[in-house]
Amino acid sequence: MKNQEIARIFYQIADFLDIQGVAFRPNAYRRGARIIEELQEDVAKIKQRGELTGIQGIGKNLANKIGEYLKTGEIGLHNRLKREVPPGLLDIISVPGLGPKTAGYLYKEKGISSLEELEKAAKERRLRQMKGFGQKTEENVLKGIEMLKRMKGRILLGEALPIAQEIIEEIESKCKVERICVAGSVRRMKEAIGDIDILVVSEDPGKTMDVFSSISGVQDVIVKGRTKTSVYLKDGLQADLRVVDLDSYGAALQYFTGSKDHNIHLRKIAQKMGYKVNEYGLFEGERKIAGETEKELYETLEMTYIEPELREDNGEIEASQKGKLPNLVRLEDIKGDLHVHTNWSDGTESIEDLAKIAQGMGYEYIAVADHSKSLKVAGGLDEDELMLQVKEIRKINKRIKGFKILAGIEVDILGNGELDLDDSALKEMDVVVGAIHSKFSMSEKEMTERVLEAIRNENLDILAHPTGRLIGRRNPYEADIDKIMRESADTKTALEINCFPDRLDLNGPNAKRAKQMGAKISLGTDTHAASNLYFMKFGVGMARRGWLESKDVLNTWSAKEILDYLK
Ligand code: DGT
Ligand code: CA
Ligand code: CA
Repeated sequence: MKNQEIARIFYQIADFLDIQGVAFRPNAYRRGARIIEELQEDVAKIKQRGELTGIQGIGKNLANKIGEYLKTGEIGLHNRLKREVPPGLLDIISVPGLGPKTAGYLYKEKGISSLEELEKAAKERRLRQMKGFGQKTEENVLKGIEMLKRMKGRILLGEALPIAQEIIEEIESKCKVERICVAGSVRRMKEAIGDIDILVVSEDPGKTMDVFSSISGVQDVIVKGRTKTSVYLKDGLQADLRVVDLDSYGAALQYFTGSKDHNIHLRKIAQKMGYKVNEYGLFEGERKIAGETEKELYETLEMTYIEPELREDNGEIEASQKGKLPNLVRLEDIKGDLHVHTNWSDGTESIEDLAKIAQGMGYEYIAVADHSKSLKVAGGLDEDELMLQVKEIRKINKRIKGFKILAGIEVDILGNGELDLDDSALKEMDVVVGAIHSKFSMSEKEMTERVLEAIRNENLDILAHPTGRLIGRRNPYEADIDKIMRESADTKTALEINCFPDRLDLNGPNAKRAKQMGAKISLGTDTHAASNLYFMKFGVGMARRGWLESKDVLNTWSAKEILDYLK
C-alpha cells in the first residue's frame, strides 16, 4: 500500500511551500496527507475505481498528484521543490518553536540552511539580534537542537512496531520458518527505536534472506550474508535479520533483545558461576547447558524469566534472583480505554460508533473525554454542550448491552491551575480528565503549583499526559514530578499513561516512580480516529516498562470499581 508514502510526500510538499511563503496551498496538501494517512483502503484501489475525488478533502489537483505517484513513483512538484529549497531547512523546521516561515526568513536573510549553521549562529549569539528573536528564543533553539540530536535517526515505537510486524508477516507468508520474533529495543517496547532487529530459525536461510532483502519498502540492501542481512527501509530506518539455529534460538533472542546493560550484567553473573554466555548459548567449558529457550537460560543462571520490557538493568536482575519480579500487566487484562475523543470535539467518529468498535475489541467501557471550551482549535465544549453530550451518552448507554460509555471530559488546566469548566458541570461527570495544553514555559515553581492546584480540585480524576513531553519535539515542562505524584496518590487522582506514540507520557521510569509514590495509573489512547484505539498496546508497553501489575492500572478494573475509586 502506497498510502503512507504519498502522505509523507504531501507533508513535505506542504512544508516546502510554507518555507517559500506560498499561501493556502500548504494547508490543502497537509489536509490531504492527513486524510490519506487515515484511509483504511489502498489508494491505488480507490483510484482504480475512479473515486479519488469522491474522498472529502481530496480535490482534483491532489487526485492528479496521487495518480502521478501511483504511475511513476514520484511527483514532479515534489522534485522541483526539492531542487529549490535546501533540504536542511526541513531539519530546521523540526526545531520546536521554529516554523516554516522563520526557516524561510533565516535562509533568505541570513543564509542559514542547515541545523549545523543554525546551531553555530545560536552559539555565537547571532540569532538574538534578528527580528522576532530574543535571548530566550535563542536558548530554546539550542535546547531544541539538543533534543533533535538525541532523537537523531531514531523513530517512534508506534511506527517501528507495525513495520516489524509487517516484515515478519511477509517473511512468514513467503517461506517456511520454524521461529520468528522481533528482538532489540522494539521487543523491549522502548518508545524510540534506533533500528529493527528480527531473528528467525529457518530450514532455508538463503531463501529467507532473499525474501527479506526484497520485501516491499526496502530501499537498499546494506549487507547480505548467510546469517545476517541488513537493509535500509524508507527514511534510512535500518532493519537487521539474523538467521540462527533452533538449539541456540533462546540464547540469540536473549542476546539480541538486550539491553546491552542487561546483557553485560547477565554475563558477569554467568562468569561468577563459572559459565560463559553468548548468542549461541550458555556454556560450561565446551558443553552447552542452555540455549534453546530464554526461560531455560535464565533458570540455569538461577533466575526467574525476565520479561523483555524489564531488561534495562534497573534492578530486574536482582529482583529475579530473589523471585520478586512483578507480575506485569498484559494487554489482555485491559477492559477499556479511559481517554477517547469523538466528533463532538476533534475526533472522527460518533460516540456510538466508537463505543461499538471498542466493544468489538472486547472492551467493557470507554470514557469519552472531548476537549473543553478554551481549546477552540479542537472545537472544545462549553458547559451547555457538555451537558447535552452527557444526556446523549446516557441515552446511547440504554441502547447498548454489556458495555458502558463513561461520560467524561478532557478539561483544560488553565494557567492559574483552575479548570476550564464550572465545578457544577464537572460534578455531573463520571470521569474528569485534566490536561495542560497551553503556557508550557512557566518556571518550575509556577508549573508545579498550577498542576497541584488542579489535582486538589476534587472533581479532577485523572491527570492526562502528566509531563507534557512530545518525543523528539518537546521536552517535559519543568515541574516537581515527585510532588505531583504524591499529591495524586493522596487525592486518589490517577496519573495517565497517554498511549499516543509521540507522547507515551508517563514513560516507564515515571510510571514506576508513580507507583512507588502510591498513585494509580490510567491508560488512555487519546483516540481521535478509531484506528488509534490500537495505541493501547504502546501504553501497556510503558506500564510494563514501569513494572506495573494489573492492580496498579485502572483499566484492568471494572467500570464500577473505577468509579468507586475516583469518587
Ligand atoms: P536501538 O536499536 O538503538 O533502539 O537499541 P537496541 O537495544 O535494539 O540495540 P542494537 O540494535 O544496537 O542491538 C540489539 C541488541 O544486541 C542489544 O539490545 C543488545 C545486543 N548487543 C548489541 N551490542 C552488544 C554488545 O556490545 N554487548 C552485548 N552484551 N550485547 C550487545
Ligand atoms: Ca535495534
Ligand atoms: Ca540492530
